[in-house]
Amino acid sequence: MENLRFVSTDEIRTRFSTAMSNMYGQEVPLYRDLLDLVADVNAQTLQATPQLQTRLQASGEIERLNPERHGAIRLGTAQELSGIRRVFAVLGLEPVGYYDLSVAGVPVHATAFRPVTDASLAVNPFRVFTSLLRLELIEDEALRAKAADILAQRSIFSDRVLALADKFDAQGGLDSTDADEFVREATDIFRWHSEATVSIETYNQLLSAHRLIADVVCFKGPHINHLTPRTLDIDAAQTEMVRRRIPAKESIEGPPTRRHPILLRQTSFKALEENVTFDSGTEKVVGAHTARFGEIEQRGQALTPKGRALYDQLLLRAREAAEQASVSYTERLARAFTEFPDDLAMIRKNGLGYFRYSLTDKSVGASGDAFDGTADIEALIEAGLVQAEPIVYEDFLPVSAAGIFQSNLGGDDQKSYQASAAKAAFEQALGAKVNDEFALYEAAEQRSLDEVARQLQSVTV
Ligand code: OOG
Ligand code: NI
Repeated sequence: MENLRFVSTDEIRTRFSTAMSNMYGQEVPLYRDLLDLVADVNAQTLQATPQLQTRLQASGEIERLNPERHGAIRLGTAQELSGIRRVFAVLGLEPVGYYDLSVAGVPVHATAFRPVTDASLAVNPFRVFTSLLRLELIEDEALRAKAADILAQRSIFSDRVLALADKFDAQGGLDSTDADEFVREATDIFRWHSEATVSIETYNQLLSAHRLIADVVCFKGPHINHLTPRTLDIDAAQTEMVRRRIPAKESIEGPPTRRHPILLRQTSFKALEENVTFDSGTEKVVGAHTARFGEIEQRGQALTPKGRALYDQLLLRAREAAEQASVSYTERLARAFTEFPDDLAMIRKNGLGYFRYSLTDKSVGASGDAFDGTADIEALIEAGLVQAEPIVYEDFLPVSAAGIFQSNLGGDDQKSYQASAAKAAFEQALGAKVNDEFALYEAAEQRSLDEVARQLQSVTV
């Protein structure tokens, strides 16, 4: 039974995401400008499109929109990853999906920690894209050993945060005072440290192996490297960034502009160059590091494996063609995606996206005869008795993530690695299996169908 002394994990997550957003706003003031921009764009979009407002109100999404954020962290060791899993469990976050970024020249693999139930997602869908450095991809053996050695010396968790995570496990929850202390301690893990733990020579060596390796290895902890508010119109947000002279990334990642958004579209402002102090034992040297930025996302419909395969295929076509083409990437992308239906009924009938089904107002007054028990869902939709709303995509996209990484690491050297997914090794480091994102969406869709069937039965009897 639920213990009333405890605050819910949803509540702890909301306190945490608020604390993180406040901390990052102080650390990176431009992030606050981004929040203002997104709030303005969202208000204008809702005003200009009353149907969207009505739809978001009906689905309850309007309430989660303002506090909605995702963040990203990069970890160095298996111990750090399994520790983070325990800390995030207190916030009601579970690992979902496996992302191999080595294919895109970034030596990490990753998962997304996020809530998994409909109810928790509705309260606050805060997520953290969490990468683990793959030291085995560093070719230089001596440098690899050195990086491992430096990482082995740091401890990113305070005794207190671990003790509170133990207490959460033992009691099955935390009371409000413990929750507040936990949030303070957990937020601290992701704070920025402007003092590197290494000399500038070591930093430069790691930087030349890959800029990301320096970012992970040379600091006291895994600083949050961006936080991302959700917009209702990313094209407007992109234009507005340029107008407000925020140094925007050149193009939006993900699918093109559509009437019915799918998956995820993202843009960002370029990472700041920040002063860092390096310690060479005898003296302190000031240098610079680029890693932290701000991002904006627009979320659309979650796709089935079939829809996702079509997305991947069309994206690849646009990207390959873009290399030698005279037309812009945006134009190529738009052309490629004319093959992806932009009509909800077509998406549904072709099994490309996930939907949440419910009875319409019309069904309330309808007599039992309207449901003869044999009617299938399409017939019920046709008759206006059942409606199908797209389920929101709650995850990330590996190609987009790679684009975000690349545009924010500074420098433009492209590395390539022997591409190799290593999901089993990742799960071993994590100490758990990652949830399958498709299974989660499918279950959400099925629950809605079961509920419709149950309600229909109560009408017919
Ligand atoms: C993570 C990049 C991935 C996204 O939104 O796709 C990401 C990173 O830069 O560490 O956050
Ligand atoms: Ni991101």
